[in-house]
Amino acid sequence: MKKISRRQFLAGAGMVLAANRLPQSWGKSPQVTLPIPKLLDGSQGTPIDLQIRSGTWSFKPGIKTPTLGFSQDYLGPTIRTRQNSELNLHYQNSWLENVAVHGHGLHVPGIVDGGPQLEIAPGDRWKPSLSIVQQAATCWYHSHTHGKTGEQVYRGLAGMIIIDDENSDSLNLPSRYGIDDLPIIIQDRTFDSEGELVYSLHDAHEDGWLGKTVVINGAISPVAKVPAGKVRLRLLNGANARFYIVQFSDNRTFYKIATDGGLLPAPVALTSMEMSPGERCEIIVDLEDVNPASLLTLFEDEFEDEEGLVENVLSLFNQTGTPLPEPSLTLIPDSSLSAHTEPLPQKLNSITRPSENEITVTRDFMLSMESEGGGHGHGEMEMMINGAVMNMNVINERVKKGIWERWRIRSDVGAHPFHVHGCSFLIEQMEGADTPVDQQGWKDMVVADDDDWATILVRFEHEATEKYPYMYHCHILEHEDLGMMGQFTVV
Ligand SMILES: [Cu+2]
Repeated sequence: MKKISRRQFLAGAGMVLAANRLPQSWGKSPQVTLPIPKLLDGSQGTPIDLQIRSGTWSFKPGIKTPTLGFSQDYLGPTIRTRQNSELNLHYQNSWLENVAVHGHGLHVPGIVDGGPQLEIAPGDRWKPSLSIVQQAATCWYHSHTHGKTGEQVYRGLAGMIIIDDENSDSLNLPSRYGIDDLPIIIQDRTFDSEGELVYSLHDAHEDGWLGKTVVINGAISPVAKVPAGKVRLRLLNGANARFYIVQFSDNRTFYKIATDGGLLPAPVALTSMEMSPGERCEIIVDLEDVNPASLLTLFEDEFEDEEGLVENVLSLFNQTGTPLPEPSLTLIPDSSLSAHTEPLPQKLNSITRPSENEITVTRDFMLSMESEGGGHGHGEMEMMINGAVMNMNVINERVKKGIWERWRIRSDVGAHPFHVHGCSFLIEQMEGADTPVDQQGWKDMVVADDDDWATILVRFEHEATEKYPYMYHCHILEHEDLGMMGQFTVV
């Protein structure tokens, strides 16, 4: 994918070590254990309290960083729910700013979707009741406050939602939370010498705010002891702006089993993949050979844009003799733990695509960035969709419920991860080419590039009114905050 600024991959010079560039004063620290957010069962309708609050969190042992979280210091608990159940969330805003919280990937009506119209003022509560009708998937919840999403997510306002269903129960996949089914929230953060988070929407690069250090569930290069068998990683790219190339340092094969909105029809064997901001990928990695597995999350923007980069990124390190960056996460198999060793099911899901005569409406979305006065900082850029900056008082599109539509999305410069609320969709084309097999599942993120159209097939099953419309937007959060977003109703 083409990034807006193309930096060169340089041999030796330390550029590729960026994945773990820390303030020098921090020194080297002992390895930390992967933090596993607390699991809360919402499947019985029991209200789940989520208190939006400030806290202090040690990204690095011994250094306290001011943060935000949901009922915890950084990030939020993992919420587990089921298809055909009611999920009751009780948000309480105990912080100083308004906060809206969106359920990303959830098929719920606009009035409980948590868009920017649904800001919770300091001291107030918001108690959405969500009817979960969709299939098993890994979703998430995060700040969606108008103009403040980037900063609030960066400081910690994000958490995971896991939906189960009868199909996922029956498949004999690793599903012991925190043991062989791990939530993996990938983000990058920049710290100053005191350990405080550095963020400025105004000073963001045109690619968005790119943190220097990768954090996984809020920890730097953590390790996780896992059973010596199949382990499922629910990867969430929770970064503000980074596209990562995800793979293991030994180039081992892993199996992608799910995209944003549910299980793939069958597992797809991969050695590397790209993940855009907002995207989720569930993968299975096999540790039966008892060798540790080191997960790399390379910064795609640090490589030259070229054909086959994602598949061949490790060979660039070999060719130039550049050492690999420190892993973002190391899985250490422990033979004393009971392991999942049964083979992966070959059929995971059935996905029915609409026929051409069912698709009755086509809409085009052009994402554009215009610089005012030739500046390169975000402060001087206008971010638009179809020539308009997001306006809370304008409904940009009106969609009919239950109708298949074809949406064509492209950008005038660079790659933008496009997200649509209230649905899952199927990708028909990316960059003018057929959808790769590992993207042929239900999605709510698609990358729009500048050389050809991405097309998706989408149908909405829930209502979103003028008062509580849905959003479509770029998931580079700085682009979103600066206006690359639109509103639509579904009636
Ligand atoms: Cu964008």
